[in-house]
Amino acid sequence: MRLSRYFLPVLKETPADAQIVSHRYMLRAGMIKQASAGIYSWLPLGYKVLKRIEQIVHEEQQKAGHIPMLMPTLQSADLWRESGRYDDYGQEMLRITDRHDRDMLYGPTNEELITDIFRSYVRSYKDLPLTLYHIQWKFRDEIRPRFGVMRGREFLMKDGYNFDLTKEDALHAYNRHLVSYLRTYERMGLQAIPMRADGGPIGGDYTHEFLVLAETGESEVFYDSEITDLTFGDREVDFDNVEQCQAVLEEFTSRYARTDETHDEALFNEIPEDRRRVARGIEVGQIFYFGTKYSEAMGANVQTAEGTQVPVHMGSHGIGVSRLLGAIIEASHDDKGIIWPEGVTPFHVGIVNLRQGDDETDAACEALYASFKALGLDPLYDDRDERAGGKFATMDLIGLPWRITVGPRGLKNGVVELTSRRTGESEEMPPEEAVKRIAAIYEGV
Ligand code: 5CA
Repeated sequence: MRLSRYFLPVLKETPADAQIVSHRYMLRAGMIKQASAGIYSWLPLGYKVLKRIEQIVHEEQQKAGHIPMLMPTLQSADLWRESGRYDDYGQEMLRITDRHDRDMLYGPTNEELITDIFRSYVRSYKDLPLTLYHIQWKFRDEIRPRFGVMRGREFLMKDGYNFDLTKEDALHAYNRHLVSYLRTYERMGLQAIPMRADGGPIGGDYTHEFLVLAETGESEVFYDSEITDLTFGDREVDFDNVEQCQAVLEEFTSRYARTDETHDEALFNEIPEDRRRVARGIEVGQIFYFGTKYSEAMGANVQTAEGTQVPVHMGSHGIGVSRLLGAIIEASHDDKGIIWPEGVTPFHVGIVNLRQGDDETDAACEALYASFKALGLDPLYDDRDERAGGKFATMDLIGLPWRITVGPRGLKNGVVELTSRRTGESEEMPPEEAVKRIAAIYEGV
């Protein structure tokens, strides 16, 4: 993309109403624009990151054997009356009446709709196990939407639902999700710690939230500091292997880590004092096992091998896709702007032309641009007729992890400058070498 042709409405001033750094930078970098309280338009740069995050979520879900689909945002109230949640959900639910006076709602989650789909088609244990998921907009009429996309009213969620014959099978699905979530967040450059939590309106007493530690997080968390040494890395996991998934779950959940809802002071005090941590975190996902709560209420039964009818065991699993942009920025920024991890960056590399209009500099930039394109990478070329300072400030603000600076002085010696956004370190090298370096960096991402 050429910046001169892009739509990147960068703001110079810090927006007064944005209280946390991720919200400020998302507004300043022209990623989002508030449409009304807790509802945002995704401008091109924000949309690009959102899509990158979605892509990682899709890939990791499908690696775990989960099947993508798409359910609508608007749902009929009738299904929610069947489960009993129509009244329970309270004012967070946005209720809508259509022209025929039918009660509708904008889905805050999809347990009812998916259970209805399941009971319409699945009859036999032979069709199990089954896990379906989608990435779809949700609406929760939060009393206090704040912090930009972090606590929105309209927000994008990956929500998945498993259907299993027995509790043991459903717990394997739970473990499988925990494992796949660990890898999902790490690919986004995040450490998200699974913590024992509370089921809330979804239900079930077996649930973990995934929390990214950040001072601006809305949740108070209590944990054993040893847990932050764990990384999933690039280990291979066979998601059908029950023992393997169980072992990973135990490794990542055996140490004390809880949100304030489930915190137990006596248990916490059993951890050696120097390892006890009280901090704040951003909830970027949650997994639930709730057994037959919805299947019993809605008559979602399957026939067993013995010919009896039993309600199917279920769980659900959510990732806050739009919230993740905020969480990643909270975890990765400096006073100049965002620092995108390579896994989610909107553009792989920025090219800054220091002397726009100078034939040799323009040609060198064009050649770099073409080389990256040919490699299937996505460069952002700042080809505007602007001062170098302004170009650098924009690149730093929007946070591309790598920048190549091209100017007549360097080109005389046959070099350009490659700069890491994270460390600020620059190195001079021939343009072809810079292309090679960038290509190698993104090979494993
Ligand atoms: N049905 C279950 C799992 S699919 C469910 O709805 N779980 S949830 O309520 O925990 O939501 C899943 C994730 O969505 C949360 O972990 C959080 O990251 C994100 N989320 C929830 N509410 C909001 C909100 N108001 N704004 C942005 N993200 C949110």
